[in-house]
Amino acid sequence: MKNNAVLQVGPLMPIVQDTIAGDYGAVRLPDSAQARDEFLREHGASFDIAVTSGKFGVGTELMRALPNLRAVINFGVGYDTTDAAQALERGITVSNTPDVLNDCVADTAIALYLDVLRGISSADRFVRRGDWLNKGNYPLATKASGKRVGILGLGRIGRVIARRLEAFDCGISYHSRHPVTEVSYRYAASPQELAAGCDVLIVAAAGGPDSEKLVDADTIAALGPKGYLINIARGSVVDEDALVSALLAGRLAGAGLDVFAEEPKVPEDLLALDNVVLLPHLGSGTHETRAAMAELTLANLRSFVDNGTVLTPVHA
Ligand code: 8YV
Repeated sequence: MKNNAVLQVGPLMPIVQDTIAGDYGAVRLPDSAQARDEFLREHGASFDIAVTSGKFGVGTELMRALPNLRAVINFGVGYDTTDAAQALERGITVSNTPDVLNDCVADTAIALYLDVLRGISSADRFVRRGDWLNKGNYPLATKASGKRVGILGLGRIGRVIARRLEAFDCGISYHSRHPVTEVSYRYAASPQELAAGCDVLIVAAAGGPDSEKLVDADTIAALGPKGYLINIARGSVVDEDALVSALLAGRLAGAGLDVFAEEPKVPEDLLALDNVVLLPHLGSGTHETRAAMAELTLANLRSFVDNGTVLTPVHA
């Protein structure tokens, strides 16, 4: 008979914290490094399930400090903070919360797209500063409909973004690890080729070691001074230094960013740029979607406790 001792890693939504504490007696990993080390030395071997979020995850060291771990139940579709390779090697099940957030993250991508090209946030600041009254008309912006859009990562979220862009008469191309057979969008063989053939590049690829800096200086150069970059995926997928340099030098027309390399830090240089829209990683942040993510997280935990399997494993 297996135990089901549950460890909570990082803060979680109240409904998730309360349920795992009430129904499963979950214990919270201490926040401070010293208390954490002591706690893990003493109790690490007693946990077999960790419940966490994409923000924290169960990284390499923590996973090693949990020698009897059997499952990582992750709140969030992205699980790049969890050492998935070690989990696979040790036979540890990892679950995430796919699909339930596709709509909201895709909506965020479209909001950034329209905002950056039409200058919506910047125009709002213009009105609030009194510039409309004192300086006259707001400068002309860039048409958003009918643009050539490249989607990097045509997974669940990328496809929903593409569907929304069809309504804006956009020509869609994409790059993924493999061509996707069910769609008629044009496939580009590399991120650079994708960038060279589009006006707006939308990053929707999963984070993690395989996609680290997939959008590099060359890709940004291929997008060019009239190109725009939107990122709703992970900051790690873009070479942030190269992006900031290109924006500062006018080698890129603008960017819409919901994610950053070292959240919640945002590169200081970007704060002064009016052609950049900065969001605090809010892609899935609606009451409806977060409730659905919480529900799926708890359903995965319940399923693992009941029968040793999860509903949405990351390694199928
Ligand atoms: C969450 C996300 O905010 O699901 C993801 O991968 O990035 C967001 O929906 C995050 O994972 C919660 O920590």
